[in-house]
Amino acid sequence: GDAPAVAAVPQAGQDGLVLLRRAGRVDPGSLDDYRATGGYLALRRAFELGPAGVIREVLDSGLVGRGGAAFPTGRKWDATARQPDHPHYLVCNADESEPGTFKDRVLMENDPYALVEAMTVAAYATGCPKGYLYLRGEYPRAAARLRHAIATARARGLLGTDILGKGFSFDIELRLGAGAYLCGEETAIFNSIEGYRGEPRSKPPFPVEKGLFGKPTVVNNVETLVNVLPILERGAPVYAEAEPKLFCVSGAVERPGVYELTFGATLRELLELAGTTGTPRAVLLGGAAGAFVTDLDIPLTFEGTRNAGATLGSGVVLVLDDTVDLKRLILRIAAFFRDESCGQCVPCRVGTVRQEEALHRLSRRVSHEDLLLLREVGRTMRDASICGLGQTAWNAVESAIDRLGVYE
Ligand code: L3W
Ligand code: SF4
Repeated sequence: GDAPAVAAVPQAGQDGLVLLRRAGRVDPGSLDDYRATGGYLALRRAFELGPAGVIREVLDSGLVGRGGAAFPTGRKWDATARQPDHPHYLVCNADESEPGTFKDRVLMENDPYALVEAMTVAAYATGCPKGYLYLRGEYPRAAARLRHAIATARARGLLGTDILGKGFSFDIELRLGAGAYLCGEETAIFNSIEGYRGEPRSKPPFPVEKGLFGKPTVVNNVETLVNVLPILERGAPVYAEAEPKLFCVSGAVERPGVYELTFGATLRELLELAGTTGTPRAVLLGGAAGAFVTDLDIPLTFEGTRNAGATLGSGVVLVLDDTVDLKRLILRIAAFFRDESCGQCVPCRVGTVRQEEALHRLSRRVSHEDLLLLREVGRTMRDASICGLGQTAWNAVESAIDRLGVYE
């Protein structure tokens, strides 16, 4: 059906939400609802500020990428805007595939016009006449709502030529992924859009210099882009005082779903909101590419999780209680990486296979040799793989061994 996906938003309808402010409150198909709730104020403000002014606000806000790598968004925009080569392209990475991640889906299903507006602002700031929205193929409801939002915006002069009569032209093309985890890697997206296999390219050159079709390209995650709206509506200083972040809570909790908090809340505070079913045995932060933690007082910030030897990643908070078979879970994660490796580089192609084999042996009989082998393979994957998949394929396994003592 076309009912709002509020079940996945336990806070739906609460006052004070920023990114989830429309979830369950407006009809996601209605541009009038969107405009009646502040829609398109940010784009108007952007036109007042001019491209350089918008980039200044985004730089001042301190916004960093929400896909997992936390690169400063303003620096990316500034670098793209300065490139003399044209055209510039905008790509929205909506290929949400990290296991346990579903925040972008909730944003796109509940507030599709917000993404359309945010992409328009980003394109204006960085000088892009065309944007690609690369959406995970398994999100048919998001696809339908975005398609409708794009068509409606176009029909109402909010996309296409001379947007709002300001002389700026921009349009969005929706592209669907075909189910590969790796197609969320930014350069694999370029290959996929260009019609090649979705395999990563080596970086540098970074996309800001040579991206889609070899042209300067700004690539941002959905949540990153949507943050630009409150930055412009409120101004960078007010935004930065209470910076919103989405978390995808699943597993042993009473109310799983997407939660919006401001940076600084602890893992314990988030779990209190979601209602745990007893003391968690462990929490997987950051998804399959992330790490297991047991300390609930970790602040949920990029720095706080890094200091705790974990990662905020794309905001995955997977709660595990005592009933979970950790060895099986780790094997499942290892199988996932082996399966999703594109095989382009040796450390990852061979390493993900060796890792899974060693874990199978360890789940039958613990041996010192296999534990040593795992560490060596893991370090090699981390240091020598060319993309994030191989670089992170050992994280969860390592933390399970070192922190949870699964093979002791
Ligand atoms: C210009 C430079 N741009 C870096 C750009 C770069 C990219 C961004 C981050 O993702 C993460 C990992 C997991 N000049 C630049 C520059 N950039 N230096 O900044 O780059 P990078 O290379 O640090 O990371 P990445 O390869 O883009 C790795 C996470 O991704 N992950 C999975 C995520 C899955 C989802 C999802 O399903 N929604 O997000 C797996 O590894 O957290 O940190 O744009 O071009 N000098
Ligand atoms: Fe492919 Fe793995 Fe190399 Fe990434 S690290 S390019 S997924 S083989």
